[in-house]
Amino acid sequence: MNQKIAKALNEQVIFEFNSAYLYLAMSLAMADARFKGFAAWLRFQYQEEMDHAFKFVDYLDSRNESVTLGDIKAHAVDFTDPLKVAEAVYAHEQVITGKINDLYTLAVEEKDYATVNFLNWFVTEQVEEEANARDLVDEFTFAGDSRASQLFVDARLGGRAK
Ligand code: OFO
Repeated sequence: MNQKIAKALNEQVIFEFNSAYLYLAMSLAMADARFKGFAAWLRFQYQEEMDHAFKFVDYLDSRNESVTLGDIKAHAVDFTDPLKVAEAVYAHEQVITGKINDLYTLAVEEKDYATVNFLNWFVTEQVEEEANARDLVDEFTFAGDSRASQLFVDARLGGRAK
């Protein structure tokens, strides 16, 4: 495999694990703030990012490349406003989309069509991920400062993991 691509995919493994850890920190912050549904939604998101990381790990393995792990950063999430967390999720998903697009560009430039094909799944996934995150922002924006409305949204989000 082209080593430029192998290195970039390996960096994405670490990035996906870091994304998982970020969502776990958000989940714990929302659990502390008593938004149980949003905490469960974020834990589900944590699991999805772990799944993404392993997709890259398994792909590299299938291309006979080994994976080098890197450091996972602990994220301080000290806000308790669910709208702020929702906005942070949306912003982070946009960063992830940018990373996937950069990988895609590299794979096309290097004519690694197997990797292009592999990345197609992530291109589609990011459309859904951004749409879900945008819904979160909308719902907590509509809820405003009303605790009752926030808890209504929270209850809906709690259904995601079921
Ligand atoms: Fe790995 O991008 Fe969100 O789900």
